[in-house]
Amino acid sequence: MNNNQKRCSGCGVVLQDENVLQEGYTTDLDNDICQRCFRMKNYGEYQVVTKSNDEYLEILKEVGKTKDLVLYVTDLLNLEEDILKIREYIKNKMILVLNKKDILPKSVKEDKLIKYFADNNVHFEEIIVISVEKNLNIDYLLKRIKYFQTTKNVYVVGHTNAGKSTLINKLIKNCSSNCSQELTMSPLPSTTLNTVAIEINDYLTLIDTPGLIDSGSLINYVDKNMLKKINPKKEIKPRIYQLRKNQSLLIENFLRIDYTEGERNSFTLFLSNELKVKRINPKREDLKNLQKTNYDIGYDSDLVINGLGFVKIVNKGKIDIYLDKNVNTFVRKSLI
Ligand SMILES: Nc1nc2c(ncn2[C@@H]2O[C@H](COP(=O)(O)OP(=O)(O)OP(=O)(O)O)[C@@H](O)[C@H]2O)c(=O)[nH]1
Ligand SMILES: [Mg+2]
Repeated sequence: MNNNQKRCSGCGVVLQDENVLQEGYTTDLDNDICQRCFRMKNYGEYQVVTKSNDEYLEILKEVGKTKDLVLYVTDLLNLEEDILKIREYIKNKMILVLNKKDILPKSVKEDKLIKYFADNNVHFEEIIVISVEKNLNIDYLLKRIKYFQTTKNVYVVGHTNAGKSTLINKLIKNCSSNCSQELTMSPLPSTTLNTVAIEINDYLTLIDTPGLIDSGSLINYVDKNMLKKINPKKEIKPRIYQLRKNQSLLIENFLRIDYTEGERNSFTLFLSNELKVKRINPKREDLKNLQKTNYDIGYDSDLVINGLGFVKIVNKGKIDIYLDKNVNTFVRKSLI
């Protein structure tokens, strides 16, 4: 049995040199990172790990026992249906950090996004729109962290892939002169495996945490090539389709939308530019073998497909969608 408790500085897992098939393996315990992180960092070679959400909830509970400031990081393209529920678990002071602004069209204003959440009754100390990728509002976020922090420790939580580790790495780079640690980042879920504390300076330690896994996300049900396409790397160019009743759209080979009832309507797709979208004759059978869900859409709504993006629909009407039965979808008041 290996009692060495040295942890990987990339993902937080306990390092071990005994079983190559198990988490935390490294050839030499003098290494700082595990083999999985080494491969991700150096070769972009990804290895999926399946974590259970019980562990995540345990971590949240522990965070909830502290009085520390918490950053709740979320991906603007993949906002969770139950985003405000986090406040039920954690009563700590909390900043809601809306990340990946660079993915949304430039015409979408920060104020509008902030107002969308501020209109709810759920309290955050502040809501801040950022893009780690474009260094947008990172300095401002740091100022607000300093303003709201209650102790030296600040936790960074949120769903997997929201960009928590990427954000911490950016803060290390922007404001730490003596820290050379780099957390592992990847487009796959469950990159970070345990909490990792990073001392940014004498006044601030950021604590990275593993993200909540969304079993309802499309990213779990497509192959690696499609995963790359789904993950937008550039600003999304919204694609607008004017549809009449009984017209259909096909998105790659995983989603079909049939407009079944209503006036002429506008469907604007906010998803990766690399994905193929086409109109099809509704009489065709494409993807009708997948699970069908019917939605009654009100004025100015978004149909959200977890892991893919969303479709803004202007007028009311009825739609049928066909999609893998495991993928979660919902309708919300339009974000944009
Ligand atoms: N476009 C864009 N991508 C980002 C941004 N921030 C992070 N990403 C990407 O999002 C993906 C996930 O980033 P991570 O930092 O590994 O996410 P995480 O929240 O730590 O994920 P887990 O460790 O699995 O919980 C990576 O492919 C990042 O490059 C951003 O501001 N814009
Ligand atoms: Mg991470």
